[in-house]
Amino acid sequence: MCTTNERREITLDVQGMTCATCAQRVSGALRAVDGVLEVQVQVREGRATVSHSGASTDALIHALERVGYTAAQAA
Ligand SMILES: [Cu+2]
Repeated sequence: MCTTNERREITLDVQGMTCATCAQRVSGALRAVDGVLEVQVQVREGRATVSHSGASTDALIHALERVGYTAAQAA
């Protein structure tokens, strides 16, 4: 069996973040997704960078929708 814990990154464009509370909400929602290791949120850029070991982009986007933010994978 392969036991590498591969670490990958997904960058999301997040709409509607305006303050530190938004950043915390976004960060908390993303951290709760299975496989997520680390989250960095930049409110001004409207961006969240997620380090993960197998989380799906859809799961991340849906987690943000549930707390009221629209997100898409950054180009
Ligand atoms: Cu806010």
